[in-house]
Amino acid sequence: MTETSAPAPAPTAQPELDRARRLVTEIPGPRSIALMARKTAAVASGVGTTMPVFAAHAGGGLVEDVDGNVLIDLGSGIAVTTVGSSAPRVVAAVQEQAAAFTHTCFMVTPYEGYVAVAEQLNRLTPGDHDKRSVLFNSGAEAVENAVKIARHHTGRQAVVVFDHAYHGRTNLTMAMTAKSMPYKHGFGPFAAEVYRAPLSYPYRDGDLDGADAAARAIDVIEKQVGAANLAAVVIEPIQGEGGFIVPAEGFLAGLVDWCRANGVVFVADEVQSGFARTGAMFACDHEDVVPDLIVTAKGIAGGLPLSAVTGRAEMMDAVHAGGLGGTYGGNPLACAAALAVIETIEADGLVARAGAIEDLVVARLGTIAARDSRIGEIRGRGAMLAVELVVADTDAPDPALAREIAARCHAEGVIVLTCGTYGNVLRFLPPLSITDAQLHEAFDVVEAALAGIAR
Ligand code: PLZ
Repeated sequence: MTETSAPAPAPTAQPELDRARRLVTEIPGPRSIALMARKTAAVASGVGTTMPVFAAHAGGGLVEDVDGNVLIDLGSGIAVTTVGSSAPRVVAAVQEQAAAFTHTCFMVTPYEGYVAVAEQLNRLTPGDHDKRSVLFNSGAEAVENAVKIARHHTGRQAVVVFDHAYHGRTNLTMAMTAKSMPYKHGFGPFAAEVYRAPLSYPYRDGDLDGADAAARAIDVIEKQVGAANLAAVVIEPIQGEGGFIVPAEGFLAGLVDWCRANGVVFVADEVQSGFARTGAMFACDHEDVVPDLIVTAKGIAGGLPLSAVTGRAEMMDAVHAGGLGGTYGGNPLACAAALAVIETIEADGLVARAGAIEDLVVARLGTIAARDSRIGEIRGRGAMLAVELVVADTDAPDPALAREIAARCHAEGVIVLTCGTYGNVLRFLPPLSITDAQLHEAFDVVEAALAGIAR
């Protein structure tokens, strides 16, 4: 290795947020290549990167790399920067909080920001019942705590999750996550008492409607677990890493009804789908599903690490004093950011903006799909959209095609992500601060990438 350090780029102002894509070097450019060499030498190789470039600035719908290339962002750092990566209210709130204090530990000397975030979560999440919230750092940590709360409340141990589910990388959430490679491979043994039920997956389910898919799942649960042993059913109302699968209408409601009738806690994992992402504040809202507990993270705090469990007061308060917590949970900087995110979503009408993004992107994808049968399905809601790619005129998953389209988009300065159990889903998660012009430019690139790959 010859170059060990790229010269630090001079600090410059944020790029204009309505700028177009701009490529001034090959992707990656020389500074990114030098930084990647340092990464390889210094960072554990288990941590991969989607893009070969290093970020210098980000905001609006753009990421500017260390070589001065301006990329269009259709990833939002995996559905995190819903309000943008440098939303003015978030930046100001974090700066102000940092100057006041960065940490006291809420369990030692509490502060108002944590309480205010809990109040906002109790107000915004589905249902008008009495609620309580508790804050953590990561999505996985919050999912684990939802399970702890459900077990404590019910006095039962079993947890049911679904095919294609993703709930995190900690030991319990690895057990809850479906896909072995890369998330679980070689990392066992996994936590006990986790059972998997079949999901509603309309594209691959034939004619199974939501109610029948729920009945199929409930049958598996009753036969293989037994309601009397079951603490919680945990489900992503729209699956994230598993392939942006939207269950057939009535599937979630059928599960909720069964849980209510059997004293089972219904937990919605809205880590990826929450906070305006799907054109509603929460994905559950699209079908008026009211979960007992809802897990949020990602979009909640504009990129600062924050997650939460919000739920029925009698369940949340079942846990003994001191039973929930953690050193950093509800860190004051993250809470200040979350309050600014919520203000931004409401003041800037971002729920409606996600709906408008859906209209624009689905129209663009529809045009492409009409003349290319390698797009098996267009699905998702709001600004959480995807295409499932298949071998032309079949429904056989084509992960190589997804990889190749993504690579071409990356080379052209458009950040896109793949997902899905079969790795054949291309997903689009733009920040809601992206402009229509940037979206059109990005989908011009996506369209050209697919057209350029021979069938
Ligand atoms: N639940 C529904 O989408 C995180 C994972 C990326 P953490 N998804 C992105 C990766 O490869 O690690 C996620 C999710 C749902 C839980 C999680 C976990 O959230 O904040 O990554 O722990």
